[in-house]
Amino acid sequence: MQPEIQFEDTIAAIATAHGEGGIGIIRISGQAAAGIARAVFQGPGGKKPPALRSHSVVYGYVVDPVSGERLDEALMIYMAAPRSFTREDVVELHCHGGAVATARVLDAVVSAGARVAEPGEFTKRAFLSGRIDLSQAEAALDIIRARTEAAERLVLSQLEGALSLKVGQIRDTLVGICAHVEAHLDFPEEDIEPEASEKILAAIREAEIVTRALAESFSEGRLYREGVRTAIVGRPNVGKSSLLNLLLEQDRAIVTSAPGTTRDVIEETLNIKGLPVVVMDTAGIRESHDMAESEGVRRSLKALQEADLVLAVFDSSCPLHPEDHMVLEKIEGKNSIIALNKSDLPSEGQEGVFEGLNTVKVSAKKAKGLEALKDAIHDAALRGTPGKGGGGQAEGMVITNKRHKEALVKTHKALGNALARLEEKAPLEVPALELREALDSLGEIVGKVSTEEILDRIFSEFCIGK
Ligand SMILES: Nc1nc2c(ncn2[C@@H]2O[C@H](COP(=O)(O)OP(=O)(O)OP(=O)(O)O)[C@@H](O)[C@H]2O)c(=O)[nH]1
Ligand SMILES: [Mg+2]
Repeated sequence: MQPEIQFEDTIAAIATAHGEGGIGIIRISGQAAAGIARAVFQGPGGKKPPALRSHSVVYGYVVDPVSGERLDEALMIYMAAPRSFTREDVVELHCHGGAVATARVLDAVVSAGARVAEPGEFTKRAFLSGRIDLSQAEAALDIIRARTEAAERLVLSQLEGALSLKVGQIRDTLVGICAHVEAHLDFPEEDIEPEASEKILAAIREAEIVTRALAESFSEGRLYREGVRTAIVGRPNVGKSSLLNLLLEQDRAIVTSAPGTTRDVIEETLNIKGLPVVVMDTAGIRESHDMAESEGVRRSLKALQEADLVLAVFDSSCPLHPEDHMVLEKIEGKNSIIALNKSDLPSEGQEGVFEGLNTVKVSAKKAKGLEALKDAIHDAALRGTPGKGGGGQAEGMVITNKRHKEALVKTHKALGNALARLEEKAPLEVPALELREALDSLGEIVGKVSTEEILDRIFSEFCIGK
């Protein structure tokens, strides 16, 4: 099958990440890709490569198309249209990594006739040629950004089309219902059979439930995508920085026996059972007249407010201090875990204070209780999210993209309205309108009713070379 849209120009970009690397890949896509490859590539004996064979690898050199100077040793892969990512002719030159080598090869490709691609342009072509749908294009972007393997698995299944498939099924059902309803609008003298009308109601109800569950799975998807922002808070000297170091298993933050050591918020990402967790060590919370310290405290409180999860640390070896009570007040209403630190020392005077709260005993100094703490963070972070990594109405699918969420919310609202109108036996025109609206919103996910504006916004977020 030929691409539905033919682009006149041939684009090229460095497809691998910037910086040091063993290999760097320059990707070329478009009608002139094969010609450009011939102009910049020589076989090992200095000969031009033979006629290009699709999907096979050729060894040789990248040369300057004008001077013939050898630029780098390389492997070339040619993928003839339409069996390529963009459905156009694609050539990949696998050269040595590093900014200088790859830039020289890209220069050569450009002087042989290619244009430097804009961010996301390869994926945009893949979408416009019908190779992938919009949700798959966005998943391609998310894969580049995925913070942990589990996050990557989520978007990978989206890339493979799980979301598209589900949305496609719901769309099919809705199209069927719309057709049915509109047929009755055209032939109003015939009543909808009671049996058929029951079936329609049931199908809309089902679609409403599934789209709502999918929309709600976003809260979990967001955590996987952006990481769980976890603030470690507590009064000075309870061992917050020690706990950060324990979690990271490295000496990241300064620990001293003097209260008021940490001033700035320190932020690091770690992986807890596949969940990306952004932990923030903060300054100890107390009243202070020292300017730097009180600024530190202000930042701690801000981190606390903005966090998805709070790890409130207390020193279990001494009775609660008024500053500890201040911390307890500040975390009220937040999703929090109480870390009772210094459990290596005899505990004192805290009976009953933390009753009913989610507590974990740890010793940052003796590295005790780390696994229990990680479990608590993982579970608390996912508590309140509907999916819990699978199951439920969303059938294990997790939405990671805000645009999809918004479209799904619009869809299930429209479906809810349609249902209500049908149940109160409003004239069919009214629910028919709501149903069409639901279809349109659903279509936005896979790009079936994509507007130029949506497309531009999505593709401009890609990095160059994708
Ligand atoms: N015995 C014992 N001492 C600990 C433990 N955790 C931390 N400490 C000690 O407590 C002191 C303070 O530790 P930090 O980690 O700097 O405490 P902090 O809460 O970050 O303090 P500020 O940054 O000043 O707010 C240090 O002397 C640590 O060695 C623990 O589990 N057991
Ligand atoms: Mg500290």
